[in-house]
Amino acid sequence: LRGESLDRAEERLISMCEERARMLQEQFGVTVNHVHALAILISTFHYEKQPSAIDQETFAKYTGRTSFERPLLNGVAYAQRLFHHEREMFESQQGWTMITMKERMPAPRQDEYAPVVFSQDTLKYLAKIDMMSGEPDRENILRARTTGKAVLTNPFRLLGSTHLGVVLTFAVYRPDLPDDASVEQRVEATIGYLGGGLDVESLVENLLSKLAGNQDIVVNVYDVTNASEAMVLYGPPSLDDHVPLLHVSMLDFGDPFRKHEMRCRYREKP
Ligand code: WA2
Repeated sequence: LRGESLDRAEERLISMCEERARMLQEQFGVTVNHVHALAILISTFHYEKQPSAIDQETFAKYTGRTSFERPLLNGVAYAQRLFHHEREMFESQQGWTMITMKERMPAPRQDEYAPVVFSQDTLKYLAKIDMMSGEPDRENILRARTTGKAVLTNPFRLLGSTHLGVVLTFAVYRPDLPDDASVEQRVEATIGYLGGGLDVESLVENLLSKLAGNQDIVVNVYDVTNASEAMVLYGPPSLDDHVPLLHVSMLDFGDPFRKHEMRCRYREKP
C-alpha cells in the first residue's frame, strides 16, 4: 500500500466509526430521556392521584404505543418498592406471590423487595418477579435511587433473550422530592423503579445495518469501566493487537460510574 491510500483508508475508518458512535449515543440519549419522562408519569399518575390512574392495562397500552420513542429498549417494566412488613397485604391485594428471578420460586424473606407490577407486553415474563433477587438488577436499583440518574448494569444475558445486553434503571420518587434532595432524602422518597433491557446485540446490529459502508468494517462496543478487563457488549471477540488500523470512539451513556467505547477496524486489509 502506498502511504497516501493508507492515510485515506484511516480517514475513512475514523469517519465511519465516529458516525456510528454518534448515532448510537444519540439513540441511547433519546431512549433514556423517554424512560425518565415515564418515571415522572408514574410518579404523577400512580402516586399523586388517588386512586391511581395507572393499572397494568393502561401501562401496557401506553408503553406499547410509545415504544418508538425508546428505540434501544426491549421494553419497560415498573417494579414497586416494598418493605417486608407490607408484603402480606400486598400479596393478598395483588392475588399473587412474588417470585425470584432465576428459580421463579416464592421470594425468600428480605427487608425489602421490588416486585414488577406493570410491564410492557414485550417484557411480560418480568411480571411478579422481585427484581432485587437478581444481582445486576439489584445493584442497579440501589445505585439508581441514590443518584436519581439513569444507571446501567454490566453486560449480561438478559432474561428471555439469548443476547448480551445491559439493564437501564431509573428510580421513581414520591412527587414531593425536591430537585436538590440529599442522598438520604432520595432513598427515603423512593417508591419504585422503572427500566428495561438494552438488547445491545440485536438493537445495535439493526442500527448499524442501515449505514453505508457497513460491510467494510467490524464494530465492537465495550464496557471499559475497569480498564484492565474490557467487556465486549457488541461484536465478535476481536484481536485488536494484530490490527493495523483500529479506531476507538468514545461513547457517553450518561452513567458517571461507567465507561464505554466503540472500536472499529476493517474487515479485510483496506
Ligand atoms: N429488563 C429486561 N430484561 C431483564 C431485566 C430487566 N430489568 N433483568 C434481567 N433481564 C424493572 O430496575 C427495574 C428491568 C429492571 C426494572
